[in-house]
Amino acid sequence: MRTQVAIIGGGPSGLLLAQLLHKEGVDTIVLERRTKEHVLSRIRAGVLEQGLVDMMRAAGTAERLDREGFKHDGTVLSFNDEIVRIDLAKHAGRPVTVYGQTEVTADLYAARESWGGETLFEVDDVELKGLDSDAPYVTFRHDGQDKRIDCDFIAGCDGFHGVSRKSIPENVRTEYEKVYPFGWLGILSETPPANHELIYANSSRGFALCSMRNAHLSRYYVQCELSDKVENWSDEAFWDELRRRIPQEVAETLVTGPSIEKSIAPLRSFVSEPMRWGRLFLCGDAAHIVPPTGAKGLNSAASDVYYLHQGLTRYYNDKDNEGIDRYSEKALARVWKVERFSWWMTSLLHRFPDQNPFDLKMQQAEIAFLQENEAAQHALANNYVGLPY
Ligand code: RFL
Ligand code: PHB
Repeated sequence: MRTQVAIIGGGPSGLLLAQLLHKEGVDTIVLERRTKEHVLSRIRAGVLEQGLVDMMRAAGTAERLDREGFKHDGTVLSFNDEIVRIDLAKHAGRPVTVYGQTEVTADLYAARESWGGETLFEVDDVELKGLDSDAPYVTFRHDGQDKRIDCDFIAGCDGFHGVSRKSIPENVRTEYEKVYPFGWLGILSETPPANHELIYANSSRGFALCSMRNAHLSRYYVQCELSDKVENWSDEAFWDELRRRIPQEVAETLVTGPSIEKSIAPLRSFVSEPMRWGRLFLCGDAAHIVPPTGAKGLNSAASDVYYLHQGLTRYYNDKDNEGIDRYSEKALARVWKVERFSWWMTSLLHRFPDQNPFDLKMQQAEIAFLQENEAAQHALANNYVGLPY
């Protein structure tokens, strides 16, 4: 097989890149380790920056997003019963859009299928070869056969546990990592959201988040211990804990019901540099992870896709190498700012096991400062809605 760009990973970054390249007449093959059903069953991000919404429009895949996505002009932080609303419209001049990652991915698969784009599911033993030559290729097993794709470039969009990052020699790669001493226990329930905007709550019992997918589907998280297990949490126990962490007036009107999904995610900050080696470009979680507190994982995958699709388009359409040559530098410049924001939000809103009374006072002072200082609200709002590309 031969294609111009072989894309490893059929998650949101791989599919969005494939769709944008298709619009520019660039040929791709997507290789995905799991089934489509499995990819679409993963409940993940829920908050989209305008940059990602704009790219979905450019890709011609925003029809349902424009119809069903909810624009949020504000977001709420709480510290026990004290509430700070960050006015996104006033401070940043644009909203965020609530629309699930699962839906983004489903829309991208539907578009790819509509024009017959090639996606191979359940591929195994993927290996990236000849990356430092002009003739890279990918080998893998599919349908019980050994296969090979020759290509011009490889886009490593295969997430944190994929093969792409590890295909860059260790002596070329520098990895930066911070692992947080807690996780998030999340549930999805067919109940109306606790509030019309998201609530990020720092309480004496730990962090909680009230989020949503639509008017009848809510997503909630509570900070938990890393060693905790989903089996330890009945729905009742979850709702009780959530109520104790969110402002009382919200807890009193919280509508509860059976969970339809329950999972625990660890929290990590991670960046691997560079994001390009030879003919391989890393995109999204393959190159960097943020803790979910700032809602930035999917959105920073999208900004990588923006820079990479621009670079590849210029390479193919204008015979100009500048975009691909500067890809790693441009993507990383934005990634590090997003890492900083996600780390700061995480530090501000969680209870840390080794936190002493002074550390707690610092969190309280930061919240108090945010409450009274417009410049601080402005900075938060502009990071939350998304830094420019
Ligand atoms: P993905 O989604 O992990 O997709 C990678 C795909 O590659 C496949 N794969 C391979 N395919 C072929 N060969 C191999 N060897 C392969 N190895 C892996 C995988 O099966 C998979 O299909 O990475 P991508 O596309 O870079 O997208 C990144 C996002 O998924 C991620 O950053 C976000 O979900 C993070 N995230 C959030 N981001 C936001 O922007 N806003 C949010 O509100 C938000 N909330 C969240 C989140 C992530 C969470 N979890 C569970 C980690 C909430 C949670 C709880
Ligand atoms: C979600 O709805 O899953 C969600 C929203 C905001 C975050 C993280 C996750 O910061």
